[in-house]
Amino acid sequence: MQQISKTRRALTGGAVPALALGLLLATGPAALAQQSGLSSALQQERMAFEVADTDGDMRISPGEFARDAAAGFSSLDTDGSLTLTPAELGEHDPALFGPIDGDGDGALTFDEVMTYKMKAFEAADTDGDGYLSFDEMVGAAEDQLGAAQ
Ligand SMILES: [Ca+2]
Ligand SMILES: [Ca+2]
Ligand SMILES: [Ca+2]
Repeated sequence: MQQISKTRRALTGGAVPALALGLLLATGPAALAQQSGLSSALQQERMAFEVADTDGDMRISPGEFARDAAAGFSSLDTDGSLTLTPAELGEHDPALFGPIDGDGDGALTFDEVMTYKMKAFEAADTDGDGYLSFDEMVGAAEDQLGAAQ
């Protein structure tokens, strides 16, 4: 167990907030992770950004981000249990959601995901203005792609 938690801690370094950003953004995070070319990944990001930016001001507010994260959660939570099981997360690398799994029980609750997502939001907001610009989101996604390779 000790060994596992050490590994988890290692995974929470640097790149992981970006990984979590992609994990549950509304438009096909699994597809994003599977893109081999950055340009198609950028198109995915653009779509995800536009879906999340519900007021169209070209920046993602914490509220928009939370709503998008909740929608992403719901779309993955196929049995409506408010918990994502490894089976429901099947297309994702387990290493991606290990750090999100606060209590380490192998399933992700809504609270665990939202807590983690809002940390990811802060990590991605590199200029600290409280909003995510498209560039900030792409920057986080590029970290994600780099970490996945
Ligand atoms: Ca907005
Ligand atoms: Ca859990
Ligand atoms: Ca910002």
